[in-house]
Amino acid sequence: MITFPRKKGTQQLILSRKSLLVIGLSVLGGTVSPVSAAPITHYFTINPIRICNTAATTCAPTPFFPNETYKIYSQVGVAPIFLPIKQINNSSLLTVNGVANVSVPGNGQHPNPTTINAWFTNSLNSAPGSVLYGEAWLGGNGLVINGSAVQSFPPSGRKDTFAHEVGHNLGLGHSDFGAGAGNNLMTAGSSRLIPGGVGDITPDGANLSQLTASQKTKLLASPFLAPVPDVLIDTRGSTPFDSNDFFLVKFNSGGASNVFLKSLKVDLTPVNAFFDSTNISPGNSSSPFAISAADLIGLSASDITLAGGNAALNGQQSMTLTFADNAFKAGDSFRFGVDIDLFSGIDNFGATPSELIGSLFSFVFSDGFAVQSALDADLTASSTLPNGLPTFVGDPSGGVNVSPGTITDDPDPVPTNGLVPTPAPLPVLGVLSALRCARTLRKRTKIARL
Ligand SMILES: [Ca+2]
Ligand SMILES: [Ca+2]
Ligand SMILES: [Zn+2]
Repeated sequence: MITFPRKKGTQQLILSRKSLLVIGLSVLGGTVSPVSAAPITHYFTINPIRICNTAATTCAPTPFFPNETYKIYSQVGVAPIFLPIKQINNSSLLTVNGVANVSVPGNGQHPNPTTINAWFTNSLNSAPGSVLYGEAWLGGNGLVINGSAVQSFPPSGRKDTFAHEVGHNLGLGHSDFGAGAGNNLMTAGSSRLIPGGVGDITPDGANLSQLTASQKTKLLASPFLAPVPDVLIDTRGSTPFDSNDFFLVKFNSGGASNVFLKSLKVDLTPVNAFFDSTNISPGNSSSPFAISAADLIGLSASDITLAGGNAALNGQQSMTLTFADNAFKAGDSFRFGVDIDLFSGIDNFGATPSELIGSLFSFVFSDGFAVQSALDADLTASSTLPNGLPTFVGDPSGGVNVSPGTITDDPDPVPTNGLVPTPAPLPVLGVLSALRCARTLRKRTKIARL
């Protein structure tokens, strides 16, 4: 990154504007858009399966609380990605004993073995006086959520249940790897403190849903995780006008070895600017999109396509670059430039790097991982620093097979010991084991058995 002198007051003003923008977007979207402070290194995909009655007229709620789940896992640099909700119509599954009742072939499982299947039932059977909020295979693929109970938990839902059950799939138990305190995500439901929302989750507010260093180490070894490809955006110089090297796009590392970048979109809407690529209004003093031949590393200019070309780009607030298959991979980089004007100062000096803070860069990778990042105060953006929740294009594939109830590289024959409560004996299939996550509402004597 190359910096240049700016008046401090101007920089602060721009930062304030960016903050306001984030708030505005959050309100528009109706949800809080978490911005992780630390980079994400891994992601996993989730296949939510909503159970409806056979006539498909009534369905279980699907309270997976994506923003809370995202923030909880961001503390370990892991991003959950929610695929579109699937639906199965089977009245007999609206109320079940546990995950073993739904985790059978033909119930909407994703074909990719490392995409976590998450069933949402209307209710789960449990002992009188207790509520079973969820159940999950330990180290295996599959969890079930008591949709109604999690949704209606006062005041606004049991925000950590989904993340907790995922933690079991990732290999974490109720009392291993340092769990057990009320502020730990994996502590049993009977003694865990439940966050009321994003503001209660570590490192903020009540500092809940924590994961210990040992838990982090354990879950990062889970076969359900995939590495996040790391592409950096940087800037240099004082203006993109008349340049072919203002923006650096550098594929640092990460991702599966065969992952390449498929597209990169630059969106100037947040900074109220446009691409001035031809001498046609708006903006009569322009410079076209151009790639620096001297800065191409690992790919050629013909691998990079500007959608619509310079004529179509003129006056637009976003541009999309697409890349030839297998062209842009780890170790590769290039630079490009194009005139960018602020609507507030057309054909003036041009947008300076500071004036571009808040611009959005959207990456789509060949494995389907898709993420948006904002140009930050340090004048960089990165696929590892999401602005909002990462998404997925297409269907995940290619994951390794994971034996139910075990972890590939760490056979984990989990004894059911005291964790399995009454009333229904948990079906145990070979080494399969599941953890039930309940909370006693009335009879505290039940707690000890959960
Ligand atoms: Ca123009
Ligand atoms: Ca211009
Ligand atoms: Zn549990």
